Amino acid sequence: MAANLTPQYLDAEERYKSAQTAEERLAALEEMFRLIPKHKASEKMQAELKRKISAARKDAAHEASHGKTGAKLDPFHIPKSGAGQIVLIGTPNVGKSSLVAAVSHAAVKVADYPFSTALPVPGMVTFEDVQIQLVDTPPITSDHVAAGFPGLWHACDALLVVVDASTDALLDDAETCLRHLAERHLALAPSAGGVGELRLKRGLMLVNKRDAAGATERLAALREFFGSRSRIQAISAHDASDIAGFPELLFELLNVIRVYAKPPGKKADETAPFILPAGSTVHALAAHVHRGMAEHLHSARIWGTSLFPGQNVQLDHVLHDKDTVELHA
Ligand SMILES: Nc1nc2c(ncn2[C@@H]2O[C@H](COP(=O)(O)OP(=O)(O)O)[C@@H](O)[C@H]2O)c(=O)[nH]1
Ligand SMILES: [Mg+2]
Repeated sequence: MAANLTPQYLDAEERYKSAQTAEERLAALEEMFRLIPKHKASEKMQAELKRKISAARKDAAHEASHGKTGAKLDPFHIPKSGAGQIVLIGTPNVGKSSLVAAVSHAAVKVADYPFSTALPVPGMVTFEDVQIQLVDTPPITSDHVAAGFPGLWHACDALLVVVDASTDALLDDAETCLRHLAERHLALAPSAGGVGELRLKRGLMLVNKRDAAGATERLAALREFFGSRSRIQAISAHDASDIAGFPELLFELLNVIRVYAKPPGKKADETAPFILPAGSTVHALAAHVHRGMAEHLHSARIWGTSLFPGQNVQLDHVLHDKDTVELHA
């Protein structure tokens, strides 16, 4: 690099990339500007930094006036991104970070010693044309859950309880996770909902390290004890074909559909699907596309799972994943 950037500059750049609030971004950018060598070769970069600093300053002022600075104080506040947010929960060393590292570019740390992950780290997982946010998290133990972590359990769209098939502690660890959830009135379920105080969270138990010796027997025992309380899925973060199928599992877990909106007489925008809860109707799509749209909607045509391509449907017609919809308002 012609500009001869110092390690201090690169550190500041790292902080800029991992910043969660505009204020953090601004601080890192100002530091980068202070540290960048001021000569001809770096003029372009200096100009670019100035532009970013001015944008970050505006964002920081906006955040401050909208009370968003609290987000900085709570590391377990992870802004949602993509089609949905899925959060991992597990005891130490079960392979949470390995799973996130295997399907995303998140800068997570995999280590064979416990407590190597201190704070949550989100990664983005690609499934076909959607992005899903998968959040690596610090471990929980039978008597410790990091302050703030349960807030993330409540806020996320789905939970993955990760247990480890290479150890006999698997049953106890599974119990520990479900107990901590239950203490916060949360239980895993195929779909979200509520029963009295209890909040059902979409989720399942992911049994990692199914490649390990003895894993098959332990998995059978786990199914016997927990099969009625949770869906159980085995995986190995070290197995390429298991990992190839993991994004689809995450997509299924979210229980959403992709719908492509098609303006009348034009081609559908196939690059950016609308993401809706499974079971959504044409009317719900219209409300999602534009608030005023739903009121004026009089008909719609669908290409996809209906009887024939371009079929006219009622506004209460239930959409399916990958439907293309032409809304007439
Ligand atoms: N055999 C096997 N080892 C795994 C698997 N996934 C992770 N590991 C190992 O388990 C250890 C802990 O992994 P890590 O991802 O740091 O666990 P975390 O503490 O839950 O985040 C590391 O030594 C990993 O290499 C797997 O699927 N099979
Ligand atoms: Mg970890």
